[in-house]
Amino acid sequence: MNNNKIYEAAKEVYAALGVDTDIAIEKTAATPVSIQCWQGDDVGGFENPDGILTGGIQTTGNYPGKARTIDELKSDFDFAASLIPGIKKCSIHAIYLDNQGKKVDRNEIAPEHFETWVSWAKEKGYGLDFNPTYFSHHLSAYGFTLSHQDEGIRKFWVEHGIASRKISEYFGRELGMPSCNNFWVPDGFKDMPVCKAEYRAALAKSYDEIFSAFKTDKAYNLDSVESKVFGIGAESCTIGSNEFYIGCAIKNDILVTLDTGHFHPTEVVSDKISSTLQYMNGILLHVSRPVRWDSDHVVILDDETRAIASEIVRGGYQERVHIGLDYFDASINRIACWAIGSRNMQKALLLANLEPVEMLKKFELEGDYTSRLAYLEELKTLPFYAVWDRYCEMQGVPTGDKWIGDVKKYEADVLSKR
Ligand code: RNT
Ligand code: ZN
Repeated sequence: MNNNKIYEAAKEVYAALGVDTDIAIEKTAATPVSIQCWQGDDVGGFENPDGILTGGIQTTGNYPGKARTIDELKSDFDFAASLIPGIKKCSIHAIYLDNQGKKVDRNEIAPEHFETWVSWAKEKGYGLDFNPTYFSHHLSAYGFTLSHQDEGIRKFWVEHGIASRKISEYFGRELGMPSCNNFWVPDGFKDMPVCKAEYRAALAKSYDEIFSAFKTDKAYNLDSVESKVFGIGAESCTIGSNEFYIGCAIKNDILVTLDTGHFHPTEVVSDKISSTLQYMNGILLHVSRPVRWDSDHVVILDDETRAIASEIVRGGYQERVHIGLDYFDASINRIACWAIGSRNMQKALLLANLEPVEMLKKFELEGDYTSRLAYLEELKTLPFYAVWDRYCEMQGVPTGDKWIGDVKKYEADVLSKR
């Protein structure tokens, strides 16, 4: 059967449940997904040539061919983007600044250091997101930044936070779509602290200073704060806990970032979407895959990724939930990591858009939980691949497994020569 016939047959199967596959494709294509630049170089950045990763996060693996310069990272990202359907944003960390070989400390960063990223994004049609970097720096070396008890060090990091908001706003203004500016700090204790209150008060004071420094235009910049339950070297206490940041986000009228690896193992982010959105205007997601801990494995099409997408679609939250990916694997081809994780996020969204939501909601409201479960299970084996291939075709990206050969070729032609 040719592709068209396969799609038409699948379209009929979904239509019998009241689902229009063309509309599902359209809706998926309209939902931006932010792809993390740091997958391309193991969160190294370009601040100084021998930057090392510190601060409660870790990349493992030594697969050859990682991007060594901004230009290599950009062309790797472009190649990955050519394999991924949908609207793409690129999420950039402060350590990816283009300092033209001059030392620019974290508290000195400004829009001018990101101009080349903006012109690239404009040319390629990507949106941008930003992240101040509170790790991999000598002033974060002892595990504290915005909660530091040394006033000078704390102020330094406050200045970095204020600077980051200006850069994010600049991104949004230039690209005509809001940039999410995500604050994650590694601050925490390896062993049992006694001064939790002092550290949390300092962190709160820092955010008060950062978010009151100037009023941002929300059409261009959406500040967000990311909690975590624990990190490497911060096993006993994370200063920026979930409760801390929920309060912080509400007080400052900003977003909260929910990272799928940052909660206790049986807690799920999918359940937090409709809870947080009762009281907040929006949230930012860091979709990741924690394997036993916050391991940041490549996103797969697992139950939780699907549940997240379904919650967004069922709730009609496409405008209020900003989807970002956050994982970094250095043990396999890094471009394949981008493609696999991003294609899976897209698949999850398309699957969610193909759910007969009205029918399922009707069953539930009528108390017919039998039909609800029966249909949820039947939906799993509908001819999804035909709709996925059509979506990829319409977006001009490879269908099925074709992209794998393309990545192997890029590896032979480009990566293996690095
Ligand atoms: C760390 C957080 C944070 C980082 C990125 C690089 O645990 O998830 O979001 O992964 O900022
Ligand atoms: Zn994260």
